[in-house]
Amino acid sequence: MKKIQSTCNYCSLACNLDFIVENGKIERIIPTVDYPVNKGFSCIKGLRLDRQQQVYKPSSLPRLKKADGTFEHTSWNQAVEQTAGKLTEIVEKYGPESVAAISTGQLPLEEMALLGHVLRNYLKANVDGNTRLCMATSVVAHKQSFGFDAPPYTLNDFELSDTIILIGANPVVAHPIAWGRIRANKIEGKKVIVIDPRQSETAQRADYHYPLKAKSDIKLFYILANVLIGEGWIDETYIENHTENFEAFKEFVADYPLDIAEEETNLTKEQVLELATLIHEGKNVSFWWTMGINQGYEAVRSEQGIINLALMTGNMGRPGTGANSLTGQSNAMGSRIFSNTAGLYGGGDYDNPVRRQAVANALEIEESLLPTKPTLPYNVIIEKIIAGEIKALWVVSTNPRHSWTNNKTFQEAMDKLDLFIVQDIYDDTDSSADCDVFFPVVSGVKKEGTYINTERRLSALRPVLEREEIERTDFEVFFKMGEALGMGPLLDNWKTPEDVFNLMKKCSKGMPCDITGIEYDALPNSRGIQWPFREGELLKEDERRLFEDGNYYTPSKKAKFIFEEPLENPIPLSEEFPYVFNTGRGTVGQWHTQTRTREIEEVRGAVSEGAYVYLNEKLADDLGINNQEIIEISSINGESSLFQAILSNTVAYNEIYAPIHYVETNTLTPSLYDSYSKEPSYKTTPVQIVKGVTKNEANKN
Ligand SMILES: Nc1nc2c(c(=O)[nH]1)N[C@H]1C(S)=C(S)[C@@H](COP(=O)(O)OP(=O)(O)OC[C@H]3O[C@@H](n4cnc5c(=O)[nH]c(N)nc54)[C@H](O)[C@@H]3O)O[C@H]1N2
Ligand SMILES: Nc1nc2c(c(=O)[nH]1)N[C@H]1C(S)=C(S)[C@@H](COP(=O)(O)OP(=O)(O)OC[C@H]3O[C@@H](n4cnc5c(=O)[nH]c(N)nc54)[C@H](O)[C@@H]3O)O[C@H]1N2
Ligand code: SF4
Ligand SMILES: [Mo]
Repeated sequence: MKKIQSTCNYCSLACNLDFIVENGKIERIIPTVDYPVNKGFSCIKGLRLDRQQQVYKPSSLPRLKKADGTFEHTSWNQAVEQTAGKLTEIVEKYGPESVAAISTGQLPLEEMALLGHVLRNYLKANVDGNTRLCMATSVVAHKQSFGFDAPPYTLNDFELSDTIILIGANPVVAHPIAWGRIRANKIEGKKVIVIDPRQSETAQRADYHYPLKAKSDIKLFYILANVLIGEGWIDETYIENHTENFEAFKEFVADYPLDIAEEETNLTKEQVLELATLIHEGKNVSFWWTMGINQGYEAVRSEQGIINLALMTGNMGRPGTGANSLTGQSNAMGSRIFSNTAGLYGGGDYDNPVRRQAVANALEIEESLLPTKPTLPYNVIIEKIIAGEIKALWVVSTNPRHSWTNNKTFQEAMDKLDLFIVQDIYDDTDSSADCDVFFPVVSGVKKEGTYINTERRLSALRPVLEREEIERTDFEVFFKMGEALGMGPLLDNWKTPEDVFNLMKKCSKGMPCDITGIEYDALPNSRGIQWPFREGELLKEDERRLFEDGNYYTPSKKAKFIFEEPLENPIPLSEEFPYVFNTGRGTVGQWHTQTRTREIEEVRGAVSEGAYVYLNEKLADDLGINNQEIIEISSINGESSLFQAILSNTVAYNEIYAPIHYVETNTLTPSLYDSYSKEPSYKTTPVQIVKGVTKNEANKN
């Protein structure tokens, strides 16, 4: 019997788990007791990581679609050679920008880095990630306000904060171990505050819930700032020493008096004043946000609204404080910094000559091999496929036919492609079922690499089970494709995950995310280690936050107040579409498009098989809709879908909540994006309810 400590590769907490393995089988999974993130706890997804590729195991050989539409399995060599040949042909005919890939924050950083080397450095193709659907707004907000994409906190701040403000975040469902950390907070009089239009599972357990009008957050933050300034509840010393642009901000928010609160946010003056008072009275106030803020048409500025509140009240850099964005996927943080998609490895812009040279030196390549500009964003990639400009797409570890906004547009793109490659652990997903080339790979329990979690902690993914000879990891597929594309010596330093880790270490030197002090071999069986950790440094504490000295990564070392006149909602409610269609996570056991979690018996038995929405009881009564009735919802995007109506007063009268785990949900979401980051505005679509769906129609769908 062996015990192997590894990392859960679902959510961004990246809990550590001890796998007990006997005779090539995982006998038991026990949350690692001595790991600072999860301290002996985990959720059901981690505990059932053995349930992957068990019931739904694709052939371990690649699958190619033939001209007549049927499929055949071929050897790895044949599939890789043929696919590389086709890619080369397309590049020669239409140029490198006719090829694109969409990757993920769910692969270890070594795999992402290698994909970035093959496709971005060598092929000059565009590569974006599903992190665009998730974190792009936070990346931009951090860069502009702090000077680097640097979430400042450690998870321990959940336990050290006396006033925890969760904004558009539902950790009871989405980050259960983070919620566990909040519950472990024993500070007397601690307050948990939720800002969410919906009475989420977290709001139900909080001390205060502010059910604001969807997407009015930015106005709420400006009004709060105005009140805090008016009352003198600000930290002038901190503002003076560590921030810039406050005077302009002060002048700007003067136009946001308390009087407009009710009209603009649906919260009463008293509620907003109460919230301002809670912020003022808290000694260590922490602000946490996730997708309720990130996924909006003006998300970057909304996030900066939160950052401004933390800065002006001096709630930064001290234990239990911070303007803290939680990430989503296990390696979202790694993909942000080490994927060579939107910035150079280790951070820095493609047009920064000093960084370009440093990265080229670290990789021992010509500087000219590095891309000269950030990737085209996800939405533009899809638009260019539909326009016929991008001919080949390689989708790795993501399922966009389901998860992409206005997801029928992805179907349209799939139908247009000359070459559609999907690399997944399942061959029957909405995206992989009909692709031209399917590369089957093993799941995380059979490979190695490094994850960077939401608090910047690096931890080791270890092979728990042995691989069969024909089974491949993502790393091997990328490497073989690189060889077949003709990279030759350009792959010499990239042969193993450890090689790539060492290259990334070198790229990070001198950057805020410096990891030069971390040895690849030191990560397994460790407590993980947060960046930065520089060569020669001694680890004094293994739960560290940034900005303790008040110095930021901007040229002036000061954080910036950034603000802007709020936009008019580009797609407001109307008589035709009078309800807000809100979307998000449904249950702890369901993960995104459910390809993996469908294999967990306990989850399958407990969740709805078909798509459903939560509908307010009074609304249902007014429309004559019964509990569990099938209704049709039509959207401003021109599409409609059927859902089972579950009556619940957790949603307001004009709000409908749809879990994202069903493909029907994103049929209705719009092609609308945050202007700075191009992250989709997933959470507030105007819709209408069409009644009178017959059982037959319901079954047809
Ligand atoms: N079980 C499970 N856990 C997961 C995942 C999963 O699929 N399943 N996915 C992981 C990933 S990748 C991510 S990104 C995270 C997401 O984690 P969260 O962001 O916490 O999850 P969501 O349910 O998407 O959205 C959170 C809340 O935003 C609210 N919201 C909607 N509109 C607004 C608004 O205008 N203002 C405010 N203030 N709130 C609003 C919604 O009502 C919802 O309750 O979860 C991670 N964890
Ligand atoms: N309406 C709405 N839509 C949303 C959201 C929302 O809140 N509302 N949230 C968005 C967010 S935050 C996110 S992160 C996305 C998530 O959307 P996706 O990334 O599309 O969702 P997943 O189901 O996690 O897809 C991961 C795929 O990778 C496969 N896979 C698992 N492990 C491996 C591996 O080791 N290698 C390979 N090659 N494949 C593997 C899985 O089988 C699965 O097909 O959805 C977004 N979509
Ligand atoms: S909380 Fe997240 S990382 Fe931890 S076990 Fe659950 S899914 Fe895995
Ligand atoms: Mo996400």
